[in-house]
Amino acid sequence: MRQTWRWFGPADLASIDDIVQAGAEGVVTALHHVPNGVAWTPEEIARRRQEVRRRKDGSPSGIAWEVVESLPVSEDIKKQKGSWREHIANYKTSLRNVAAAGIEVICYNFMPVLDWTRTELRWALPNGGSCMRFDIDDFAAFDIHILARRGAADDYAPGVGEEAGRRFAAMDESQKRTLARSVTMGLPGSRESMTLGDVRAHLAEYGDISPARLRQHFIDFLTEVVPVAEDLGLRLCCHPDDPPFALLGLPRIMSTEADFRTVLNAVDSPANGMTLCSGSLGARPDNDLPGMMERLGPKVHFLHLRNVKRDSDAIAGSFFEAEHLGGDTDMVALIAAIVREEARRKREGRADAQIPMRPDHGQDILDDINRRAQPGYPTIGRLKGLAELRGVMRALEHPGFGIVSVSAALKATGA
Ligand code: DNO
Repeated sequence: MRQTWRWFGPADLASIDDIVQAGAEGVVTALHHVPNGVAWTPEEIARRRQEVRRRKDGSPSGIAWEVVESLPVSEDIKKQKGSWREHIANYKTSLRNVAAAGIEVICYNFMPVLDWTRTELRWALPNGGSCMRFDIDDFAAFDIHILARRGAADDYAPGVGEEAGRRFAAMDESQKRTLARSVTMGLPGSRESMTLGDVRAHLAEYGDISPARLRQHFIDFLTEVVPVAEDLGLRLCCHPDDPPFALLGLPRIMSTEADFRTVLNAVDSPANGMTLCSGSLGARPDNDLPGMMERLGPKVHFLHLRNVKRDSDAIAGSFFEAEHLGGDTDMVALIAAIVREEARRKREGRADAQIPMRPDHGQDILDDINRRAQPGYPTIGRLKGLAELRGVMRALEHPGFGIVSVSAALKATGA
């Protein structure tokens, strides 16, 4: 695996110097300031590359921009409305410009309106740290009582609506505002959040878009951009829905293994792949992460490794962001599946045998507690996550003791 680190640009509290000290081998970043739908220019891309190349004192950092996250797909493209054709043309231009800069992996998502969604950005942990949490009852309280979406109460499992009513009744005005702000936090990096009016207007636009129609829009988009990406030697990788179930009555179509299979098969190309995000997919008990890595492995172009702990086995349930080796996903089994996939690729002579991974999200601990970084992106919490993951990777990849050598040895002895 290639160890990478997400950086939000010069305003990020973690500097390039910090990333070098964390031992990351590459940087994941984007032109967060360019509005969705607008083409990324060679000049802007070159500027960001230079920023990654230098430490604070001007000396070479020794690391480079290796993965784009995200090249966002505009709402117009998702809805096939307004300027969607122009936006697709711009997307292709951005791909050409990114390829010319030597970057090959491009992450994006196809979630309507909201990207990742949580109800608490700093949920207190027993050890004094904090993490992000999604609580289905709080979310329903927002949906039914704060946003007051028509028919919202019918979208929840029995009991959730009642609990949401009790929670809402117990909230003061400032708690309601905090909840609304947490839910409507915009894309990380953009620093924008939406007003309730914005959310209602966006939801209205999706009134006539079923999941099947959104999936078709997605396949139409891929049919346009994947051949361009393939010609350029790029690997596109769609990030799953986070959380992986429908929210606010919006269609969500990239939540399960079957969802990914449909879209990867519809436009079958090495350039059409997935970002396997164990934290997003792991919020659903019916997503088997090591199995997904095993079965979809050849199309996994980027890895987000993190863990969540679910409160229950409900499909649309509450969870919090656990430590990287804690939580409900068996991280060792997942990393073992990744190491096996990399070994397979090596045998096949694939140039992309090493898959970029990044420690995704982290808990706020130690000095991060008061630093107020981008939610989910504290420096020390991620550093701890990377260190733990690296330990597992190093052990499983070890030429003498790792899983590939162990399975070869077992085969040789006929065991
Ligand atoms: C959250 C991230 C997502 C991800 C996008 C990719 O922390 O994992 O925002 O970057 O969904 O397009």
